[in-house]
Amino acid sequence: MQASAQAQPNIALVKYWGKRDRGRNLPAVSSLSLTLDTLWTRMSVRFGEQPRDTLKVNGQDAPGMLGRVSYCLDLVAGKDREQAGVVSESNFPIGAGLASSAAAFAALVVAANEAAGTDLDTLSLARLAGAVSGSAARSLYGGFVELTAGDEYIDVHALVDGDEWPVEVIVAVTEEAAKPVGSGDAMIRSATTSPFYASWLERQSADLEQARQALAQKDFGSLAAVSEHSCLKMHSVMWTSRPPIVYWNKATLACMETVRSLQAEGLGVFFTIDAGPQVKAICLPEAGDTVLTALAQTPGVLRTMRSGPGVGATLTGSR
Ligand code: 2P0
Repeated sequence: MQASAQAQPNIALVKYWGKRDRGRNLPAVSSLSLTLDTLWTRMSVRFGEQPRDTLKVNGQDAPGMLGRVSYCLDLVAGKDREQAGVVSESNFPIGAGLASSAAAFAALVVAANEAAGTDLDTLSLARLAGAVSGSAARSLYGGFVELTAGDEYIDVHALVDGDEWPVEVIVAVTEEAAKPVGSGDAMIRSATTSPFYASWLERQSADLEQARQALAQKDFGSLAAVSEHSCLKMHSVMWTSRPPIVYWNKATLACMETVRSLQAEGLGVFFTIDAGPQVKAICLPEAGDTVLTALAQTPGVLRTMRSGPGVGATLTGSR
């Protein structure tokens, strides 16, 4: 009746941006990501003993997020399920472009599956998590993960285990507050107003192929090139939406400049930025200390976090 699970956010290297079906939340494009390890969200679910669903996030009631949580519980346990008390804790900012919803819904489907005794497999849980938050499907798996977008459903699988290629990720936090426009609304605005959206869709399969090959060959330079390209293309689509969606701030640009300088010195590092102002620098392990120091000293950076590749969402307890 009660279970808890932990999941880590994932960082998209080849980005998901746009939906082919809003009702089922099917992504318009496939994507490729890296699951982290030191950032986490823990979710516990207890069914029964209460008249309605409740949600606490980091010790506070969170009625604004309850709708999506209840919807997710319905998907896993059925609409005739018992009402649930859900408690969530995270060690990183929420709704600020650090994939908090990915970690949250990945952990929630695993905990709910156990608490409800539904016994679904990992891919089924990934599809349900993805129906709530597209990127959450990827956090069911560890290491480098590919999500393939289909007309009826998604497929998700791990491409390369984190142990096989232990890159590091340095996250430069430039703003702790939640973002002004949620990514779901922003994607819809991009699809309906950006003149670049059609070409974004058209070129995604070539980017994915380059990233897959780069992973297979552990070619860091090629992975860096395609990841930065995918990131900048996605943000170009956002910038050319009407009204424009600009998640970056001054410090975001300063961090990109820092990464560019490190690259010019010959360090194995590249940047990516999601739907928020934070910069993630992916680097080879030997560059980790230098990248961390350089980003921490970049003007406007509030703090940094460091992570390696992590595992997929995991059940942590039940009774
Ligand atoms: C990604 N992002 O691939 C892209 C890159 C943000 C930028 O997936 O609408 O919260 O819930 O399916 O998963 C963030 O969006 O969006 C995201 P919904 P989600 O990681």
